[in-house]
Amino acid sequence: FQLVTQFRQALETGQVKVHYQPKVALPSRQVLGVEALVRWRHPEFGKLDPDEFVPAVEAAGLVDALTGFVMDQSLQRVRKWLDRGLRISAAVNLSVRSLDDASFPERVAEALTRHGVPPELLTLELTESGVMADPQRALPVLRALHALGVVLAVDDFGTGYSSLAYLRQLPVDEVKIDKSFVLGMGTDLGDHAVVRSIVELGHSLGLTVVAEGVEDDLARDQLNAMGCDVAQGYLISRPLSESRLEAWLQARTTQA
Ligand code: G
Ligand code: G
Ligand code: MN
Ligand code: NA
Repeated sequence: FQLVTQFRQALETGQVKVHYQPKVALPSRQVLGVEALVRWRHPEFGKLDPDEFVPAVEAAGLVDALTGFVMDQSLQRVRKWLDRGLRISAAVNLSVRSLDDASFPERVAEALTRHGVPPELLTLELTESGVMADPQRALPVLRALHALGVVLAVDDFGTGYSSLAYLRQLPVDEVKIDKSFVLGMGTDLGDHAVVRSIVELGHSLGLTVVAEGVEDDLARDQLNAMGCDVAQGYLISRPLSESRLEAWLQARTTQA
């Protein structure tokens, strides 16, 4: 695949950039962290979204290079914020393939040390379908990551087959309710019920519950009423380039 042979070079030449979407506490709206979302500005094909190239990068066995790049960029940001007295975490999306790689936790530990970032300021997001496809296989790497003290999150929760009770057996700290339910919550009683039950069961298992796809005040108010911990979505901010994120944070942290 043509794209993939260009990918390593694209990383080096600055065509690949990390954008960041803020996550805020409910109800305080305090900025807790950002999710790193990769973008590729291809000289020929223009802006490529991850869905258009991450699967090919995974298939070509280049996902380590992608994850390493995104983790380095993100940890560099977190370190800069720490130097300014801000404790803001970064969440990096993992490919399920990284869970097959016994050396992955060591590389995460090395990156944290190299950037001087405490582990609790790094979140690693795994999709529900990825982890649940073969939980026994994922378990050793998940345990090693958890032992480092990084935060493990299950992304796109509610779309797979797994039950929250099953999650109890995995060393995860956070669930992210899939945006399809959050988007539908205001008009669809079924979606509303799904969101409410994920919040309740998540809390009963001691997990932090994050809602993604929060686009309007109604959704935020409903999530607040349910006791959901964290919100992410266009209502708070779209994913932003590094410089726009800095401007956004500046505006947030100077207004009291
Ligand atoms: O950013 P949205 O803009 O389009 O992201 C689409 C999908 O791409 C999401 O499911 C997200 O988890 C995935 N994604 C974004 N950045 C990365 C990345 O750095 N690595 C991996 N493996 N997936 C990513
Ligand atoms: O990693 P994950 O599958 O969760 O990727 C998040 C995706 O959701 C990204 O593509 C991001 O651009 C998108 N997204 C973030 N906030 C919103 C939102 O409020 N509404 C919608 N429709 N999409 C969102
Ligand atoms: Mn994600
Ligand atoms: Na998601």
